[in-house]
Amino acid sequence: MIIVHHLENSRSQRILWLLEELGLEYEVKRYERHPKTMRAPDSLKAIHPLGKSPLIEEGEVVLAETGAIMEHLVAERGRYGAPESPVLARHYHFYMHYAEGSLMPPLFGMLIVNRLGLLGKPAKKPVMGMLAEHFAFLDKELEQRDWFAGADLTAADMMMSFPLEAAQARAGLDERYPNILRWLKQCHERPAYQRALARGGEYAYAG
Ligand SMILES: N[C@@H](CCC(=O)N[C@@H](CS)C(=O)NCC(=O)O)C(=O)O
Repeated sequence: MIIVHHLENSRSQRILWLLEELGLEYEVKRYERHPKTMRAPDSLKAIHPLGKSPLIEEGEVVLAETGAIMEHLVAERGRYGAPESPVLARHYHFYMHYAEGSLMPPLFGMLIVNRLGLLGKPAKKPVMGMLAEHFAFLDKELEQRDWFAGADLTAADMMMSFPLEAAQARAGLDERYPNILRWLKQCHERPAYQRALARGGEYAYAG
């Protein structure tokens, strides 16, 4: 049985979504953020030294990093991984890395800027500018394909869900980017996505 160490309102919602799409049985251990610092509780460090979520346990194995967990699950179950077409497979791998490697850093920057209030004000415009470049790129990408790696949902879409949901909630992703909003709607309409929401509890970003 897979155990998911799931922090409320966090990236780990994506793992629940993948597990629901795969139809796997799993147990959710929920953790709440510290109300002031928003950090994860120290109890997560007992599972993995970094104490971040998501983490999964499968027997003796503990896995961290959303992308690594997803690659492990799709490789084992043979679904939602890279499409056969080399072109689409390249899109798949790009987004599996881009979500955490390129899109999350400016979004995290935005979070810090907002938390700093007046002190963060000078950084707001440049960070918003960086994000606008990402959104324009992504909107063009989704003009050409239903999902990030082609006509079908893959783990790359699940990877991209958290940053784009967070962007919609707090970083200026709006109707200027209709293809991204259409894609978000498609994600949210998936029955597995809805089941994952019910399993995960508090999640402030699902539209
Ligand atoms: N790149 C990592 C990031 C993990 C991460 O930072 N998780 C956040 C949840 S959104 C966390 O646990 N934050 C609480 C903390 O750092 O105390 C991944 O995708 O798994």
